[in-house]
Amino acid sequence: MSLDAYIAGLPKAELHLHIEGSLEPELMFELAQRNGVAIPFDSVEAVRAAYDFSNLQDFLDIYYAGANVLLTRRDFEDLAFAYFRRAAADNVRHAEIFFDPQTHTDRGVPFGVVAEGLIAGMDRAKAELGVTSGLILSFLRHLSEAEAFATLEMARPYLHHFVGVGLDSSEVGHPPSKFQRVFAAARELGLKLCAHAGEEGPPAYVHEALDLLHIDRMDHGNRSMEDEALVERLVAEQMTLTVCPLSNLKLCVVKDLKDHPVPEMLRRGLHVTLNSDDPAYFGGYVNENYRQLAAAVGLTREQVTQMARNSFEGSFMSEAEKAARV
Ligand code: ES4
Ligand code: ZN
Repeated sequence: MSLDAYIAGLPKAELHLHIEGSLEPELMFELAQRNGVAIPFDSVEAVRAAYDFSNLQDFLDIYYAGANVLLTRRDFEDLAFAYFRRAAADNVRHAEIFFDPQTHTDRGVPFGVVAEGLIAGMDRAKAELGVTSGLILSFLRHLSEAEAFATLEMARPYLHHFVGVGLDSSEVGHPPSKFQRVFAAARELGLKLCAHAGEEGPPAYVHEALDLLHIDRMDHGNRSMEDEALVERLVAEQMTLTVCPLSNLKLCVVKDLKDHPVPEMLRRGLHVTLNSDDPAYFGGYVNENYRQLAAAVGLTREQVTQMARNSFEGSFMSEAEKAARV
């Protein structure tokens, strides 16, 4: 069996997926029409042609603009279910998905519309596709601590639907320390904690995510490799890293997939998982991330198997649920 076929057949969990980043241009057009929202593109091809990024901020500007077409509960349900259908085709059996409530509440879309729509999509995914999922409320780090606290307050009626909180958006200039108190409050509410760290930001931000936020899982983590003591610490703590190869390529975190740090991360004993991040924008869902990385750096079947196993072990499922599935 070819490695690609082996990858396709492996059961996987996806732990780093922004649901707004799964909005395919076709659905963006459909929702724009349905909701009477103007978008600055003539065609699906024109949208795809605009997805040429030099860095994270370039991408974020387009990603937030794309989210403007999402207005109703049904929009969020359709968005979520479309992702789960695509993920199921990649044999993703469990997904823990980020959503950015502030992107929507700041446009006047009520928190409950977003949350209830996504939850409806997740319920359908379980019933119709057998894919289980969890929802992670992600704070936008370019906004203030006070706005993050206000968002956590809005989330209160829905808390039992969330498995954790995250921290995303523009990293440089917005260190984890800015959200230390919000994360402590989220932990008090019983939520798991994760944060994007070391995607564009320096190893010092990774240290802060560990020491000040006390994260349970790290999103990206690439630049940890610049700090030997940090790598040793992440190995010792068995920290799960949710790495996103095609995202790293499209956002110029790496120049070429051949330069991707995953082989070195695995050699060092880091608990690496592979994920798609914003697949509609970066050109591939989970299997494509495995395949393109494997082709570029020459992953073995054992390495691929290890990362798929890591994805279930690093999930926020209970130990009993994990034992039944790993
Ligand atoms: C993101 Cl790739 C990435 N990095 C940081 N924040 C994000 N939000 C959506 N995708
Ligand atoms: Zn991300």
